[in-house]
Amino acid sequence: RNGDDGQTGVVIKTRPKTKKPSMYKVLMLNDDYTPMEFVVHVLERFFNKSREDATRVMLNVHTRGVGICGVYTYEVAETKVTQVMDLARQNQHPLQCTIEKE
Ligand code: TYC
Repeated sequence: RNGDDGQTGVVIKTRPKTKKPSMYKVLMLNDDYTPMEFVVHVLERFFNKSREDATRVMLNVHTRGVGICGVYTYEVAETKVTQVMDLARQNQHPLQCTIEKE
C-alpha cells in the first residue's frame, strides 16, 4: 500500500480507512406446515423479490430444505429475521429463518 508515484519519486502512503462490513446470509428453512403462498408472500414483502423470484426461492427451499433469501449487513439481516418470524408467529406458521455469516 506504499509506493512511488512513478513520476516524481514521491512515496505516497494510502491508508484504506473504511472496512467493508461482514455480510450475512438470511436463510429460510423448510417445514411441512407453512403454506407455500405464505412463504412467497414473505419473500416478496421482506426480501423485495418479484413473484417469479419468490416462487423459485420458495420451491428451492421446499425441495432442498434450505435456501438463501438475501445477503445483508448484520443489523439488516437480524431485522429481516425478526420480521419474518413475527409474521409467521402471528399467522401460527412454524416457518424458521436464520442468519449465517458469509
Ligand atoms: N414445505 C411447505 C409445504 O409443502 C412449503 C414451504 C416452503 C415451507 C418453504 C417453508 O421455507 C419454506 N407447504
